Amino acid sequence: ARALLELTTNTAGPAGTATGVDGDVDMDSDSSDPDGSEGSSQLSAYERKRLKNIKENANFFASLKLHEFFGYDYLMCIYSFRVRPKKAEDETVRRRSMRLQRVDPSGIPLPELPAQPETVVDEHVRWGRAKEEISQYEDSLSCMILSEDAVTKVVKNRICSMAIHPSESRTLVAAGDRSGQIGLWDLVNALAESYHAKRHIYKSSTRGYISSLYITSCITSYIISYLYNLLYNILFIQPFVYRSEDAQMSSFDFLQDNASTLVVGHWDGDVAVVDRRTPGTSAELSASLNSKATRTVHVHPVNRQYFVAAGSVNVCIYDVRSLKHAGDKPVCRLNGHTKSVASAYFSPVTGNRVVTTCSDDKLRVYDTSCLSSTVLPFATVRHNNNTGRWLTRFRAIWDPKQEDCFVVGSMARPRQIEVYQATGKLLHSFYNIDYLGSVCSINVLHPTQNILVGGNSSGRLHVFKD
Ligand SMILES: *[C@@H]1O[C@H](CO)[C@@H](O)[C@H](O)[C@H]1NC(C)=O
Ligand SMILES: *[C@@H]1O[C@H](CO)[C@@H](O)[C@H](O)[C@H]1NC(C)=O
Ligand SMILES: CC(=O)N[C@H]1CO[C@H](CO)[C@@H](O)[C@@H]1O
Repeated sequence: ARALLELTTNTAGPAGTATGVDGDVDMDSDSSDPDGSEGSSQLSAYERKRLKNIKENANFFASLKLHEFFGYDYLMCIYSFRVRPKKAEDETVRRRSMRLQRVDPSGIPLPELPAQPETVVDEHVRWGRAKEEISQYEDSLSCMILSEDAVTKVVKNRICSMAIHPSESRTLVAAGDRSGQIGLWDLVNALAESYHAKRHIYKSSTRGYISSLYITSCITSYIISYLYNLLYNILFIQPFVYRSEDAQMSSFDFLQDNASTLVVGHWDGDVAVVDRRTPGTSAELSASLNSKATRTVHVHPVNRQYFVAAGSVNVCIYDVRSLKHAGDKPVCRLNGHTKSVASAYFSPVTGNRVVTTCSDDKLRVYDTSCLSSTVLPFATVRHNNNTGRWLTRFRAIWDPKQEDCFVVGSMARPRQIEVYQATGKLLHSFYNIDYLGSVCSINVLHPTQNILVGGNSSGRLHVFKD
């Protein structure tokens, strides 16, 4: 535990060295050399440095005994840098001007949203559990409480991604933030013993962010793997799976249970199919989805050739077998979004539903039990998504234990995390006036136990459990 905590101080040892070097290289390529042309002249010196770092890092990580935390499991994440300084600049300017507009008294006020019913449920689609089953589930939700010692800060910055270990004997949560940190929290031990001694943080870098995080249990050795996208980046540890020199990655998912191949979403709208077993770090296939962005990708739990991609304003289901290099035709379009979509996920057991979170202040649920070329939502929930500039956007996620219910953060006061049925009915709100005082944008649920973790935008985790 000590060794892990020391990592945050970023001083002694190979980790410190590595991060330092990375910072230098990163800064060079980021500020003055966006396309890497300048860097190529220094490649050999750079390469030498890089290889040295790889070795030192591998030794260092081995010495950390991370398997004590992961067992035979595997933590995988996307570690993404901003690599397009020009665009980033434009974005900043645009964002600033938007903000100015908002405070400018002469600016045109935002139009009032048309009055809408809280929930629109299509009566023709009947789907969901038997009443008793739902009420049993509701009971289990009511038993989940947040205690004072189940709140802790695990990372410095705003949480962008989270994962929970499927183990039932220990509760281990991983959270990735915007500054590139991953925090690991061993709750059972922490709650039983010293809280802080069992809080594990290690610092991967001060730059870049962790946009996607998984703990999988199907790989027989422990490895920490970074998917990253910067040409002159430093490897933190080997082996890594995939790197893309020109695109930032937003999310990934496994195409098989055994995690041999992955589908990776890129911020520029592409997706890549990556086979972990093939040597090298390039993708097996990369395809353009004709979208300005791919924010989330999620693989169908049963028919694993399908994945749903949340684009900039479009959500489509694709067949990975027919992905080509350009102009891919989706199997199915989930229509109705009018603004940027933050996420789209298949329901966990059957994949017969997809829930999306959209900036037009709506959560939509689609029937994907039979895939036709276009589908309209069968349930729409009005849901304030106005997280604004400083908070991570909401992403509604299904409860892996309850096929027809999903969980989403909320702007409502007192601060809460909401549970909805697929029909759009609000089933439960998790709140605690004493210990939950902030918006939890990112949430994760344990696959078998009654545990919900909400992460806020300053790196704090809140764990509701029974
Ligand atoms: C993983 O599963 C796929 C299909 O289910 C199979 O083709 C592949 O060989 C498996 N890989 C490993 C490493 O077991
Ligand atoms: C996150 O939660 C902590 C404690 O509950 C609070 O102090 C902090 O202000 C919250 N951060 C944000 C960004 O809301
Ligand atoms: C992330 C975010 O705040 N998105 C949008 C939420 O909805 C309002 C309109 O109600 C938009 O203006 C925000 O951009």
